[in-house]
Amino acid sequence: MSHFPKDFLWGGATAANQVEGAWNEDGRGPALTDVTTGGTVNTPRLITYLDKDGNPGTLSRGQSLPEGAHYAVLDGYYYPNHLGVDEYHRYKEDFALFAEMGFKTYRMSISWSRLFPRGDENEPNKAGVEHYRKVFEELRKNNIEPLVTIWHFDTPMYLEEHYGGWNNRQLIDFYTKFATTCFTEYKGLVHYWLTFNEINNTVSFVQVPEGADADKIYQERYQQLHHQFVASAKAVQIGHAVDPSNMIGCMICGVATYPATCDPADVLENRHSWERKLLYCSDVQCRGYYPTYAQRLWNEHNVQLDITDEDLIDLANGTVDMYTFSYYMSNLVTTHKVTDTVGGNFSLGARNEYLQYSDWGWAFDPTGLQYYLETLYDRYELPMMVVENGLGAYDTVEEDGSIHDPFRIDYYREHIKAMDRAIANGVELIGYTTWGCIDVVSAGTGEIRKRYGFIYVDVDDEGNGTLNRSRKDSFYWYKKVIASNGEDLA
Ligand code: BGP
Repeated sequence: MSHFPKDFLWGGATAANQVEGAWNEDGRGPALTDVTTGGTVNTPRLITYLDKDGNPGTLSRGQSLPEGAHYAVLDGYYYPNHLGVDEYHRYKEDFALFAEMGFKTYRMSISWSRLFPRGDENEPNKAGVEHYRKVFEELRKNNIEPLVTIWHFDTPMYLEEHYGGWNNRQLIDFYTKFATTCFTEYKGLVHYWLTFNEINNTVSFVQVPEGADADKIYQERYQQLHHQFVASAKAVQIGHAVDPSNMIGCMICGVATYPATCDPADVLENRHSWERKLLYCSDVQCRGYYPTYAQRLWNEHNVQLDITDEDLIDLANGTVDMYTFSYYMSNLVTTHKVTDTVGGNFSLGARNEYLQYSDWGWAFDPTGLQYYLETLYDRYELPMMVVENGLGAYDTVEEDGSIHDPFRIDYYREHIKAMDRAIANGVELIGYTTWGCIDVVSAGTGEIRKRYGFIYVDVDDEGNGTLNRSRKDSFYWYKKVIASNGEDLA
């Protein structure tokens, strides 16, 4: 007997910038993803710009623009997010396929710059507002409950260029206006909301370039996060005031880690790594105040934060209703010299000899999901959702058009079993949305061929293809899983 509650929210997840395309239609303004090129597992995506004299240039992600330069779409580069998988025009077809699988929920995000093209306008772009209204109505027609991420890595480019992005306290007000528009316009259509996708990435994946001032980088990162915490807390308060039935969650990138050895120094380092990379953000968002170890983390890099008394009141009044997270893999933490490393975005570190790795270097670790769920439920005792989980892999289309993806089915089967065990052990898990239920543009590498979907999209890494949708074997399998409420995993 499976342990999933009878109203469990089975579904799938995407993000606007990775599926919609239509990057400059109906008044949408650009975001950083629109000047981000494609990459591969070994070649990073680049951000393109024109310098003050009009010469083209590129940046790595996380680097700032040179003085006087501005972001620009350049000839000779391909920008995969411009097309996505064209969901902006094909959402009806996609939702019908989700409904066919029996989805109870669909996690998606609202593109900020569709509603506020620059980000600092007083009134939203009507076409953008109406687009998402139609989208939510269509989901409801299909009996699918929307789960909406307000910010999924897509701050409007104008705010990045002209205000310095999240370094600037004014972003709190711009975000709050955007969130208020979402809550009021879609009142009654949407009840489940997430304020910031993988908010902890800002401090979890800091790479300090050779010769750069690490303290300066951390100072900025922690301050950006503080602004996002306050923005999130304000949004929670507004969301509750607009509709008390709204359930609003944090969203954490849940890369569980273990000490690589039983050396006590590794065990302690792993605990500190959990604090720095996983707990720092959710402690603030779930408890409403900074944890005791925060001062230690700030001291590591001489960080002095600008925190007002009013901010502290907002944090206390804006705690979230649920804890949601992405889970793909685990990593190891060690104080010892690492000789056998794994590459790939998010999974830099020592290789775990007990685990298998994907073609993109991500560890297959379903037990880690159970470990994570039980640990975090015990910490906050809030309802939980796994809002991203999945396997990016190469797919082959057979001559008859079928797509056999037993590796994907195996991945899901074992993670669903892990969730089932966690529920049996008392975790209040209310939903599961697999990442990239339809193939999407990879956030990390910009590839399409790193496919996650139950639904295949005929498009390649240069944007060639019919964009036609077809069902993989995993499509039929997930349909059975949902129909049996997690009982039939064969
Ligand atoms: C998470 C993001 C998603 C998604 C996923 C898979 O970090 O929230 O947007 O893309 O990771 O990562 P990737 O696309 O790099 O395979």
